[in-house]
Amino acid sequence: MRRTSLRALGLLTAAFTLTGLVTATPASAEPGPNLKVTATVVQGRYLPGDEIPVDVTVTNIGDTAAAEAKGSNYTVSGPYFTVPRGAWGDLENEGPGASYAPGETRTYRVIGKSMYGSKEDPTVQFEVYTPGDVDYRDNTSIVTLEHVPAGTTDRVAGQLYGDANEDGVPSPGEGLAGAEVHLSGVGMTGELMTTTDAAGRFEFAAVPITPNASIYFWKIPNGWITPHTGDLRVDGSGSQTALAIKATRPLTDVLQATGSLDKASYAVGETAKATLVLTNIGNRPLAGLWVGCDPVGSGQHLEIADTQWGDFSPAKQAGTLAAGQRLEITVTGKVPEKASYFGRVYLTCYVDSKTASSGPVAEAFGKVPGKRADSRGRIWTDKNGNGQWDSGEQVPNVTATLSTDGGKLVSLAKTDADGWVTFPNVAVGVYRLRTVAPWRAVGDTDVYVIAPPYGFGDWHQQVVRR
Ligand SMILES: [Ca+2]
Ligand SMILES: [Ca+2]
Ligand SMILES: [Ca+2]
Repeated sequence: MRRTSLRALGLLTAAFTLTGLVTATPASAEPGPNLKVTATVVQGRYLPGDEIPVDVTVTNIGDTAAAEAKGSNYTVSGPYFTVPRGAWGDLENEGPGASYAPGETRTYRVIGKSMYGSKEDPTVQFEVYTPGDVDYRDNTSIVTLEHVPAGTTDRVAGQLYGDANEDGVPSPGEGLAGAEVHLSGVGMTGELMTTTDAAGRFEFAAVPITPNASIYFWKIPNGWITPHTGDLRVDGSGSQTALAIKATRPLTDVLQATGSLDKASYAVGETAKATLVLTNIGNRPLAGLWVGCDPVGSGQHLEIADTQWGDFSPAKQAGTLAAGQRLEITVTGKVPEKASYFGRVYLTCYVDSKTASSGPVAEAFGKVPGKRADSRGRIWTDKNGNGQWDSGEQVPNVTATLSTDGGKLVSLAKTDADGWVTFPNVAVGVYRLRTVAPWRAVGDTDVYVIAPPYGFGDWHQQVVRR
């Protein structure tokens, strides 16, 4: 009996081999198109939010051409898997659909994204439809898009170095010790912190997986400038354990900048002449320098056309200074109307270079007199020593004064029962606040007198007993 069954098996194999396509066409199938779909996830270490490619193979196992075939996908469970328009190629739902000759097969790489924040893997059904498909049971294929399990952690480690010899790699003795290293990442609940050791090395033993972590440093020794290190993928594969993070010297090491205006006082609309003096105090030439003024756009700065800076304009960034060179750049700018509400027009210029950061800042100001305003504030003392204002800490009946930087008295007034004091009709500008004995003003004693509508509101000034 054994011989007979072996022979029977052999015959069966021969039958399949000879008839070819017959193996894929059930004898019972009716004539007509019959698409069959098989989806396979391309293997990888996927994190929430990653693009995940799925290969979808479509074969017409029927005996008739299939037309107007269209693909779609549907998230059966878990976080939503979204596929952008066009991902299905000629099977795109909004298009005319694809055609398949009998026996024809094509594979589509459909790339989608799973949504953030779920601990469950998405299960997705891929489906291709063609009108008249004789057997719809094989037109769908369900796959689970496995992510790196939630709760997985990874080691992140490296070295922070100050590239003193400028060879672009950590050299002996270049490790920066004692710097705080802060790590945060998308999806992480908080920040991790450690400190570099004597060789500048740092380690986070268990960082939760994240598609995008970034590191920044704090308390960096000796004025070194560290980059923001972002786009670190922490996926549990141990790929971020040899970070070499290069710190550079600030441009202020070798470049000085001072600014000045040609007059002490201006009228609105007047053209002021500003001079910027740049000095290369290093022993090497500097290149790629540029000047950026009024960086915050406050409207109180001289309006200087960028082109006046020539090679040093932000658009060109082509300024050069030979070793030891001192360069004077003179520009002109209009005094804006807004400056008159503050009583001051400013020149504030940052100098930077293409290759180094943290350049010097040059500042100067001129007065823009004319407007006047009341200045109101409250004087208080920290009775309970908690560092902040509390009800009942106002100082009544104390005499306070406003005076100029040069010490000239401008206004004098007394606080009321609630510690409030008003200096009426003061020329706009910046003043120093003082109080008479036994009280002494502490901390920042600058008072900005600003005309409406730009005022910051009432000020508060802390005083202590002398
Ligand atoms: Ca089918
Ligand atoms: Ca080096
Ligand atoms: Ca207090």
